[in-house]
Amino acid sequence: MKHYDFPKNFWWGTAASGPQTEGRIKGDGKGENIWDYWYDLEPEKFFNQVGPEKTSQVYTKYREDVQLMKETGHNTFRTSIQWSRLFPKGKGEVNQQAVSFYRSYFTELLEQGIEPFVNLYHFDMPLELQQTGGWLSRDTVDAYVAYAKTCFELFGDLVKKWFTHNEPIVPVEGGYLYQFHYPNHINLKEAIQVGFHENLASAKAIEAYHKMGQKGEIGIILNLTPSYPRDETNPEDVKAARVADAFFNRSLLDPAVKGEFPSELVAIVKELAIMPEMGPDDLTIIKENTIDLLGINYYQPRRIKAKETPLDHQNGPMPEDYFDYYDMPNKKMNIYRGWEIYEKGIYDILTNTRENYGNIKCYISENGMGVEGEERFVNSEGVIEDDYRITFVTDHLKYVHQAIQEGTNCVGYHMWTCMDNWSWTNAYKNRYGLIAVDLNQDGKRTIKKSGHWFKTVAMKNGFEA
Ligand code: BGP
Repeated sequence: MKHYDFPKNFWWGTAASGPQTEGRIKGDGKGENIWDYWYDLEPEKFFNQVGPEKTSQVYTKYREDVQLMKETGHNTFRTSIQWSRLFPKGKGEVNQQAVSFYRSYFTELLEQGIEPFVNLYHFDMPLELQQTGGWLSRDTVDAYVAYAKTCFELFGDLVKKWFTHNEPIVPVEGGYLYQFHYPNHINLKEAIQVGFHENLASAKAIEAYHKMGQKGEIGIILNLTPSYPRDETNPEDVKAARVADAFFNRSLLDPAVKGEFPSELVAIVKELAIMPEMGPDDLTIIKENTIDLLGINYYQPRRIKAKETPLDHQNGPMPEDYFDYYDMPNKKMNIYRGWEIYEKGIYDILTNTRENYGNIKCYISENGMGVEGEERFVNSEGVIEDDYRITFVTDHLKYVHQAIQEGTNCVGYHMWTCMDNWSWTNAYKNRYGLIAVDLNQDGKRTIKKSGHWFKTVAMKNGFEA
C-alpha cells in the first residue's frame, strides 16, 4: 500500500456546464441557442431523441444538488453561464431571471463551502448570433466581450475563478470540420477563422477582467489530447504527430499561455492561403493578455502515423492531409464511448506544461468515464456500484500525484461530472456522474459508489492504493 497525499488546499470537485444541466422551464426568459435550434430541426440526431430542454433540471433543483455536492466531498465546482440565458438574443437586454438564478446558485455553493468556478462558453452559441455568422463573425467577438464584462460585473463579487472557454477546439472541430455540432460545415478556412476569433475573444475577455481589478483569476479550459506517434524512432511519424498537436492543441494552448501561434500551423495556413481575417491590433492583444490559470481536460490520447492514405480533396484541405490516425493494437478501451484509456497521458500533459509552458498554474478540469447502461450495476440498496469509475480515477490520480511530486504546479482535480447529464448528441447514452439521475422518476438523484468514494478521497486529501 502506498499513500498518495495531495498538496494542501487541493481542489476536489467536478465540472458541468449550463447547457448540459440547467434545462428550461416556461417563462424563464432563456433565449434559443444552437442546441435548442438543432434539436428542433433534427431531433433524430440526438440519442433517443432526448433534447437540451430535458437536462438534469438544475435550474429548479440546484439547492438539492449543492447539498449532494457537499455530501460527495466537493470543495470546488465548475459550471458555465449560458450566454443565451443571460442575453436571450446574445446581446442587448439582460434577462433578470437569469441574474437571480445564477446569483442564487453561486451564493448557495459558497454558503456550503464550495467555491464556484465559472466558465463563459461551453459550446452554446446564442441562435441569433449564429444566424449572423457565429464565431465566423467579428461581431460575435464584440458581443462575447460585452457578455463577459457583464458577467464579471454581475457575479464578480461571488466568483473568483473564471474561464473564457471550455475546449474551444471542439466548436471548431464539431461545427466546421467533422459535423458533430451545428452548423455542420466542413471548411478548413472557416475552421481557422473560428479558432482565431475564439482566441481573440478569450484574450479580450482576459484584458477586460484584469482591467476591472476584481482580484480573481481567469483562465481557459483546454482538452489537451496528447498526440503520440506510432513509432517514436520514425521521423515521419514524429513529424505527423507534431502537426496534429499543432492543429488541435497548440493552436489554443500557445496563444493562451505564450500569446503566440505555433509556427508549424502558421506555415500551413499561409501555404494554403487561408489566413484568418484580423484587425491591426489583434496579435498584440493576444500577445499581451495571457491566462492566469490553465484548466486541462483529459479523456484519451490521439495516436498518429505519417500520411499513408491517399489525399481526399472532396472537402478541400483538411488537417488529415498531414497525418493519419493510427489504430494501435491491444489498446485499453472504454467500449461505451469508444475512447482509449491511457492513464499516463495525464502525466505527459502535466509534464509538458511544466517543461514547455513555464510551469503555469493548472488543474485537471475534466477527467472521467462515460458508461452505458449503469442500471445493471445497482445493488440491493439502490446504489450503482461503479467500481470501474473508481479504478479509472484512481489510476489517473496516481499519475497526477507523480507529476506534482516532480514539481508540476497542478492544484486540483475535477471529474466530469457531478451528476449524470445531457451530453450533446449523445444525450444520456453514457453516464459520467458521481450521482445517478433517474429520468423516469423526475430526475431523482442517488449517489453512486464512486460518489461515496470520492468524498473519502477529498476528506483525506488523498488515498492509499
Ligand atoms: C468534454 C466536454 C463535456 C462533456 C465531456 C464528455 O469534451 O467538455 O461537455 O460532454 O466531454 O464527453 P461526451 O459527452 O461527448 O461523452
